[in-house]
Amino acid sequence: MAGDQDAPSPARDPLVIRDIEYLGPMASPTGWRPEHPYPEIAFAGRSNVGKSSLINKLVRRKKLARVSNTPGRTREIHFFRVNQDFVLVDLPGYGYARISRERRAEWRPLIERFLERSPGIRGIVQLLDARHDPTADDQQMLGFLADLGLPTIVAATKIDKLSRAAVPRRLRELAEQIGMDESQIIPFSAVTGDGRDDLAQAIVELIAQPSWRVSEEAGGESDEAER
Ligand SMILES: Nc1nc2c(ncn2[C@@H]2O[C@H](COP(=O)(O)OP(=O)(O)O)[C@@H](O)[C@H]2O)c(=O)[nH]1
Ligand SMILES: [Mg+2]
Repeated sequence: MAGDQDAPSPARDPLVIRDIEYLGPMASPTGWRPEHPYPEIAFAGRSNVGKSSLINKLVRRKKLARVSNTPGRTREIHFFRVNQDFVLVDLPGYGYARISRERRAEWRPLIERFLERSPGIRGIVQLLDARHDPTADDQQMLGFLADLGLPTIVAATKIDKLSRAAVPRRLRELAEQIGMDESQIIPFSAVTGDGRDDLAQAIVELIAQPSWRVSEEAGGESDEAER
């Protein structure tokens, strides 16, 4: 595939960030959300998993998404247009133990309605802390995504906190615990930048795919399609 371009490409960046625009928040299941013509990629994970840090690293901005030591506070969905390529959707963190049970349950209708109201959604980046076993909330979210049939990339965060030798072992365990193939899990560290380009590459590939909803509507293409 090399050679169509004259410019040399040392260590090619799969996702060069040219400009980013904040499009606004969706605050409630029936509330306002931005309309735009771009495919959407959403980011999900429990509070404190490192989602804001991963997003900032991915788009090479220090403070696009707010990194916080007081988890469980952002309960809105935030939309950012990245280049003319896609809209990055920052979903609220779920499952923070210290907030009330009612507020813990709020994420589900909001995230569900967002997904239903997002014809352009192409996939989700689901974050899991590489050090810990997936929580019940994580498993519920992954089950929900699997039911929807939404293409899902798993990012295993904070791998800098594991020893080199522990990383492959933890990836294998995680894959087994969530019933996915190891190749679908991208090890990531916002501290070292490990995994940034692999994640960027996976996202670029996802947005190049036709929407899974389009093929669902067209029907008959895959053996899964029925109705
Ligand atoms: N060591 C390490 N710490 C991280 C990493 N990513 C996030 N953190 C820390 O974890 C905490 C929560 O991060 P944040 O990005 O706000 O998580 P969010 O609640 O999921 O958005 C902060 O103290 C971050 O500095 C990482 O890759 N490595
Ligand atoms: Mg955050």
